[in-house]
Amino acid sequence: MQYFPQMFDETAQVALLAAARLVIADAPLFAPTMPRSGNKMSVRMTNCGPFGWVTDKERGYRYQPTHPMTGKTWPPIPPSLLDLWDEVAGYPLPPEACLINYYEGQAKMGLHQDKDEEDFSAPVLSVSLGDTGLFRVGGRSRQDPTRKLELKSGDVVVLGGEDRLAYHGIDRILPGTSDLIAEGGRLNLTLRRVTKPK
Ligand code: MD3
Ligand code: FE
Repeated sequence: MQYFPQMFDETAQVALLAAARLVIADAPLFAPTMPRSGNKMSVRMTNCGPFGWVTDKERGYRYQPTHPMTGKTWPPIPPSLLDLWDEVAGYPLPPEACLINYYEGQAKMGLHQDKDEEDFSAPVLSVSLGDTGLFRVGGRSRQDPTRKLELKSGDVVVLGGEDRLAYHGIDRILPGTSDLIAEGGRLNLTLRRVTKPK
């Protein structure tokens, strides 16, 4: 795990937020539901890129090229994020999915592994915008000890190698810790490879 605190300054954060808002205008945030239980996740989501991560009660976790409500293909990944990937991912192929998570109020994300991708050799790259998130990361077993990290607006985290399959989650958001998003809350953008390279 590589942590780059304040990789984006205020000006760059404003630009990234504007890009995220354009994506959301075309591909609205949706409320994902868990497989089997059908319980709603507290985080709302959307995506950009050739693939997007979605989940619902019937079909479970998966990547697909279209938005679950509009049926349209996802908008493209903003160029600034493609540049960031080239700079810090250390992977020769471009990201295929950018998942955008929006946390407001009491939203959180339980401890989980990201393993819906075909290719774990590529890292996952995360950018945080808005209110601080209390991030928790452990090891490859759910029982491994975890440590906490405050992810602040402008921070970047790259999860590669051994850490690619580490358990992780967001315990909660600290409201009022950033002025970036007028409505409050936290946006997290994760860049991923989905398919296995041939
Ligand atoms: C550690 N998102 O979308 S980003 C997710 O802040 C997710 O929204 C969190 O977990 C969020 O799946 C955490 C940081 C992150 C992303 C991927 C990881 C940490 C990771 C993959 C492996 C280990
Ligand atoms: Fe995750």
